[in-house]
Amino acid sequence: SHKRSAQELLCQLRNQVKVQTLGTQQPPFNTQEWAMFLPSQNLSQELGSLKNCAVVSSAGSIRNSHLGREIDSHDAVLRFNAAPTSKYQSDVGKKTTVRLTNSQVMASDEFRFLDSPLYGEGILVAWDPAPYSADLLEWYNKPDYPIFTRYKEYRRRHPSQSFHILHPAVQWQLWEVIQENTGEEIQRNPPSSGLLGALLMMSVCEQVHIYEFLPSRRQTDLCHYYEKFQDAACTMGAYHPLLFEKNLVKRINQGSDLDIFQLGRATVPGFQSLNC
Ligand code: NCC
Repeated sequence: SHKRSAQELLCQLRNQVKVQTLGTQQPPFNTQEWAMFLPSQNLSQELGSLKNCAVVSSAGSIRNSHLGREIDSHDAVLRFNAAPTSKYQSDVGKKTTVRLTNSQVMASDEFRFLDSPLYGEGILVAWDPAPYSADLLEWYNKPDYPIFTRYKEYRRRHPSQSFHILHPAVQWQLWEVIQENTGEEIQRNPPSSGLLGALLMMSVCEQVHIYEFLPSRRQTDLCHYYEKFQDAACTMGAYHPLLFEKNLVKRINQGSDLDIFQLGRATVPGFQSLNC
């Protein structure tokens, strides 16, 4: 079969994945109650158009990278889940413009989502591994984790912080693109937060640097830079089609292999920079 070029892949991503956050137009969110909670602007309106953006994976191999200053020099920085900056600034920077969190982090007591100051900086975006159909009502009645109750509770406690929910169609449209560009059948599990975050930034930024998603020479079994836990599956994937996601990013990378090796940095163009 025909193997798509980098340009074709980028255009496929741009055309097949509609990056959108929940608004109050579609049921069941078209109620007065939800109008009080959901932001009136969608995420891309809120962020506007940005030039250089950084996506910081939580991989253990970003330790000792000394990339903090470089990461902070971007116009916007996206981080994931419970990934901290304090104590790790010299490696991961301290700026947080967007934090993308999965619904497990929102729901489990362990992460203190409702009251930890970790989540208080920047714009929050949450997502839930909704059922494949991406039917909003079906999902609303039976999310993987209680994303809606936690979202409302967070908004009540932190009413001035911007907080979006990713439309579940995004993850499945992205899954389709991964599957269409992979030579084997992959499981119908959603892509990792990592690829979702990269895509989110590609939809609003001119250029995106993705750090330590494609492992550098610092590659290690250390799962996260902020924990002691070791498991190679964090980098290679178990539930998420992480290996296939990484192959995709490798194919659209416009930076050099040396940048990946030395810095763990991949460079991809934003959608607005493409001629499709
Ligand atoms: O681990 P996690 O992701 O929070 O990491 C964020 C993103 O960074 C990339 N990554 C991370 C570690 C590593 N060694 N290599 C990497 O490439 C991945 O792209 C990853 O998505 C998630 O995707 O939301 C995930 O969340 C965790 C977990 O829920 C949270 O960290 C909270 O502890 C999942 N782990 C478990 O469920 C046990 C993980 O599978 C994916």
